[in-house]
Amino acid sequence: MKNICLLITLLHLASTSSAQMKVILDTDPSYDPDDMGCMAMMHNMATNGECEILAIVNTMDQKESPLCISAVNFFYNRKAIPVGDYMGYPRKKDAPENSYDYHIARDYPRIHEKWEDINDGVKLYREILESAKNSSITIVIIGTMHNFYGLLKSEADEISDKTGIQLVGEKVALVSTMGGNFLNNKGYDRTNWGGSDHLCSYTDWSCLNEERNRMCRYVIDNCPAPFMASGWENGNGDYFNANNGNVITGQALKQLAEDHIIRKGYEWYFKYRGGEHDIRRHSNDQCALHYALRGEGENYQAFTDGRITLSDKGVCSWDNTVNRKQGHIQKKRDDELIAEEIEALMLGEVPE
Ligand SMILES: [Ca+2]
Repeated sequence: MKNICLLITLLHLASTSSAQMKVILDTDPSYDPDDMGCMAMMHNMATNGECEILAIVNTMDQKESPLCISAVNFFYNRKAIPVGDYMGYPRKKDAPENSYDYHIARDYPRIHEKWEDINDGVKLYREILESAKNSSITIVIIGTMHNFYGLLKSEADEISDKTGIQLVGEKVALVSTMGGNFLNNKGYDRTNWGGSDHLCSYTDWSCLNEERNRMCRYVIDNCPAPFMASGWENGNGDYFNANNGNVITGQALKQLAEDHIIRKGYEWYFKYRGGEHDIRRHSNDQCALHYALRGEGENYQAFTDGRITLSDKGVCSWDNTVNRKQGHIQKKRDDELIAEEIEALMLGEVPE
């Protein structure tokens, strides 16, 4: 597997002359382990020289979520990566035992000892964008829009004399997000963008969350940077009779050491959901990062230069007659082949 990973890396490096991408990851490690898979992938791609990780911020309302991020950075020997959290929740909760961040925060060393040591996510965004070159930053959002909404709403302050919208317009090359659903150009979001009225009978967490929906609609209507969505139909397209296939990864993590932080994250998730022997999971979050860092490649078709709309009921659509620099991706390759590439990127040596 190591040789295959190396070959893939060398082939990729040979085929690209673009400068290393500077990435901010906006995530919500808590219940679904695809965020852990995505962090593994990003750290390995940083080791391969494909990206530089500027910061990782959390949107989940659990105190252990940013501590879990700090532990992952520590594990991959990137202890200096700043970690941020959304500070606008009325109350931050303690993670329940059936969420993996509870265990990762309890069991693994990190720089940020307690939640109070974590940075304000919106301020962290502003600091990084203020000091960045124009159009140099890629933002990958695989949680909810809380931080990014806060950034767009932010006014000039001691960090920057620019508003959040000005900073994003000047400094951000691409926002790549996991959310929405564009299957047959009329899909229902399932959680990150606020879920949908239509899916209330499907699962509780898919049912419309008005705050998330409102924040996401503001982001879509006001984000001045190119904005690309990888909807539910890519990573986890087999739901509610959609029959669009799933990109399944995770089982190969069993090849890693038993105490490898990413493997343990998946195992903790499945320990409470059917047992830790089978740790295969959809790859929603990984698809958004995969596209952000490697582009369409053989895996995806990008529909760009249009306009996304999200209704207050959670219905997503895309219109190619108006160019708001927005778009979405669809799979153009077998699920198994995309999964193979993603899973190889989730494995990798921890750098010295
Ligand atoms: Ca996520």
